[in-house]
Amino acid sequence: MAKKTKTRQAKQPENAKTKEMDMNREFAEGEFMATNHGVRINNDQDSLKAGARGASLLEDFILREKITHFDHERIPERVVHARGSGAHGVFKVYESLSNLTKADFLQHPELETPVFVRFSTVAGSRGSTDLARDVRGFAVKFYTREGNFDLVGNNMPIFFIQDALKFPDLVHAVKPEPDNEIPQAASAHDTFWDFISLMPESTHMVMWLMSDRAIPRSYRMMEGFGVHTFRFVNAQGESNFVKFHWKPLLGVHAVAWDEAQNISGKDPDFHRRDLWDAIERGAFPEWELGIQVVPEADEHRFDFDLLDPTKIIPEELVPVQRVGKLTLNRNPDNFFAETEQAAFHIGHVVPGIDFTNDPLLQGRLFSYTDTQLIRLGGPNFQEIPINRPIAQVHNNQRDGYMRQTINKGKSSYDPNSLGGGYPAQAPAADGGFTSYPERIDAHKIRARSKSFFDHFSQARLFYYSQSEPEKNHLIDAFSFELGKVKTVAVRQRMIGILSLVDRSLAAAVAHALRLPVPDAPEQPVNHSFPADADPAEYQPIQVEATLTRSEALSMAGTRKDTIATRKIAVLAADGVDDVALNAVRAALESAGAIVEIIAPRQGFLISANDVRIAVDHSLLTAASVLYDAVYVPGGTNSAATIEGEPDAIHFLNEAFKHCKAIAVDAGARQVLDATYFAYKLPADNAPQTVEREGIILESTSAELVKQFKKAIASHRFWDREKPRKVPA
Ligand code: HDD
Repeated sequence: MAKKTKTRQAKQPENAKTKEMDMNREFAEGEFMATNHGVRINNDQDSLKAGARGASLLEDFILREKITHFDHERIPERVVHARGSGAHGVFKVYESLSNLTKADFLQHPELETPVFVRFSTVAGSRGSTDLARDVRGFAVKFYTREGNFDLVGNNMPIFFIQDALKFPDLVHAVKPEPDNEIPQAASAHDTFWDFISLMPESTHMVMWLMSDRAIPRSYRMMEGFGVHTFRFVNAQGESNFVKFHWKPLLGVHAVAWDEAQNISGKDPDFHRRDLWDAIERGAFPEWELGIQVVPEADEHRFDFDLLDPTKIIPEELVPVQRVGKLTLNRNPDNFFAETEQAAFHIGHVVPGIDFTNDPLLQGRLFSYTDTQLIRLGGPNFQEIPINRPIAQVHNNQRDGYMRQTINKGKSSYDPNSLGGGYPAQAPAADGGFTSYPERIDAHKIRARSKSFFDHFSQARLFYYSQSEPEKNHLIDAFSFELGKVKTVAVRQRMIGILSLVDRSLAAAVAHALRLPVPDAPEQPVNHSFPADADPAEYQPIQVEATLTRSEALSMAGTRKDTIATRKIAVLAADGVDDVALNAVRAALESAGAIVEIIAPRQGFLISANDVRIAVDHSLLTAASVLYDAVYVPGGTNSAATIEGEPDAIHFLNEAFKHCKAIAVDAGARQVLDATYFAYKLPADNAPQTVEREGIILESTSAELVKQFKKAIASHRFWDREKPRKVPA
């Protein structure tokens, strides 16, 4: 008999959806191995043969079944957003939104709605690095009592194109080039910038893409946006326009570009691991749901069109109201079954939420089911556990590949009398979905509204709203990406576009590329127009901005008073001062940080007081780019060893280069003297402050902790980039 004691995995938070999925969970501990048909397997080591040396026999159903299943294990990856990570959680509204929407999950503050969230990059393949410069997907599936509502958004509030018809062109341009399939997960290549430089409507979005938002520190530290303007409809049938936001409670933070590239090599699963680890530790990621509401009567109040997905509604014009909280509290049991098979669809709405005529949104409504049909292999993908609603499903759809539901009864049509007329249509009062009866009176025409033709004023608003370091990063990112473009004419054309946003931005990028800023950009600026059109009719218009700065567009102001979940590396060796180390570690951990000891060798350290201290990583397996800050404790022997370790000095130099907080006990001062940035430090151990660029040198642990915590919470000391002298 196999061992029968079933030790279940650690208890994970449950909700209505995760319990509902129990019927599909398989747990092998204590069980015998069997074929897919339930026959117990006696030998899983050797195939059936005529004699020990063969030949193999076709009769071997165990071999055939195992190999066949293996041969069919792969499904197509998502055509975009292939690389991603998911988690379960719950959503709760703070107060009823019944004045705005009749959506059940937004009515009851006590109601916990299960969710599954998938974060992703866009351009790379399933196995590509998490740290690509890219937009991040932020897709949320709410399993509401009225059916699934999917908010399929991104970490940027706008999009590249205004019409879904251009989506395949955009994606072909950004994906690896078709002849040699290079580069992987990168927009820094000719075809992308060729397309972008011919499509000025993408200018606002590429400003966001070249900003640090495209290289987040963590999925947990990103904003999310529904992008399009949607509709809320209340029980009285009144409609308001609404934009959805997700605001992370940990603030919005990024890594440095050089760091991102390093992480891609040291730990390409960095974001995936970070999300997984945080949830395993119980540091549940949280976001507030924000809404911007615009009454129907105000539809034309703005100097941009609410239906144009390349525009934000600045928060200064319509404030974001925080109306609920999303908490991710459970990792999936199985990546493929849950995260990979999750099928999101912008068309999954519930009563109380409806669409607008945004032409990008309208095209998306077609694409998502269509793509699941090929990716998940047929029309029954909604029966896969992760996609199954918790609301009941009764309809007359039948059959198809892999049908799971066993529909009883004779009738599968409506109207019917043999089935008693069931399933019956639901009156609106019983939750039947009714589309908002928007009046449309128009000619059938392929065209773009003139109200969509201002491509630069919000790009400019974004640029002007950035802090100085953020502006520098934007310039560096454009210079890097266009520097990777081989066709000089494309670089030049893009500088022309940038000059229409801001001449100083264009000049800075042009300087790096040693190209001129043209007095007037190449004509026509916009190459996206119909064959019979007069190009002049399609050129961008310049709109006088009503707003020159929006605080909400900069990451600089986001939350800076916590070190929760920040990772701190301790560089130590035998002989370390364990009193100081333990005091600092305890203080940081009690503030929610994660402290890891990195030593020359794996295993353990022996402290100055002969105490064994477990080591988390050796200098070989750790890297500074995987941490937010570094601490070097004192202890004469430890400091001398660390000083003599080139990898440890490199660790500190790199942490300095990436503008991270560094704290060093007075007794380890010699380690700092061996770094490249020793020149930044005073000759003695005079107290340092956070303002002195985040290098903390204190003689007491208590003071060191105080300053260090402040410095870590500040995230980065971007001013250090200015000298740009540090080799690491
Ligand atoms: Fe899309 C996936 C977000 C425009 C067609 N999209 C996908 C995912 C996200 C977005 C987050 C991954 C969902 C997941 O984790 O499984 N997409 C957006 C946003 C857009 C957008 C915020 C603009 C506002 N998408 C867009 C357009 C089209 C598509 C215009 C086509 C006309 N998107 C798809 C798709 C994908 C997809 C091909 C690939 C995999 C999938 O749907 O399930 O249908």
